[in-house]
Amino acid sequence: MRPWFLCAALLLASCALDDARPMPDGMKWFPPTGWVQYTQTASETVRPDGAASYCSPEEADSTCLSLLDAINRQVNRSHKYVPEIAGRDEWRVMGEGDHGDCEDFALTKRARLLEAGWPADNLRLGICRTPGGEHHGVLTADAAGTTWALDVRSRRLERWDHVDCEWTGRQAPDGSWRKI
Ligand SMILES: [Ca+2]
Repeated sequence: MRPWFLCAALLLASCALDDARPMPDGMKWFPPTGWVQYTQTASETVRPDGAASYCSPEEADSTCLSLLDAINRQVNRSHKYVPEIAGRDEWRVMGEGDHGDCEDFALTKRARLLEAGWPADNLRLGICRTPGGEHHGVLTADAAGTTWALDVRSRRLERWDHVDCEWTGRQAPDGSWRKI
C-alpha cells in the first residue's frame, strides 16, 4: 500500500507524501542524564540487538503503522501530563493511573510497543526544542518512508519534519545518541 493511502486510512495529522524522508542521523552526542539513569533500572530492552525484523523501517506495513497510531493515542489519553522540575526530572515508564511529563510518555509508548513486538532498534527517543525554548522528549519510529513522532502534544502521529519543535538529538538504531 502506498504511504499516502496509509496516512489517509489512519487519518494521520501529517501524511507521508512524495517528499517524505526519514530523519537523518548526525555526529555522536552525549546521552541525556535521565536516559542513562533509566537504563540502569529499566526492565525493558534498552540496547537493541538487531535480531527483530518485524516493523523494521524497511518492512513496516499498514499493520505496523496502525499499531504505532493506536498506542500513541492510548498512552496520550490514559495519563495526565504533569511537568517536572529540571534537574529533578525522573525518566520512567508510567503505570496505570500514573502521571508524567514528555519523556515519561515517550518511554511508556516505547515499552508498550516493545510488548507488542516492535523492534527496539526502530523505537528511538528524540529530543527537540519547543518554540518556548524547552527541551522536549518524543518517541520516534521509522515507517512508510519517513520518521513518525509520537508526541504527547499531539493526539495523532506527526511526521518528524511537520512537528513544531526543533530537533537537536535522537537515538541511532544501536541505541547510541546522535545530533540532528
Ligand atoms: Ca519525567
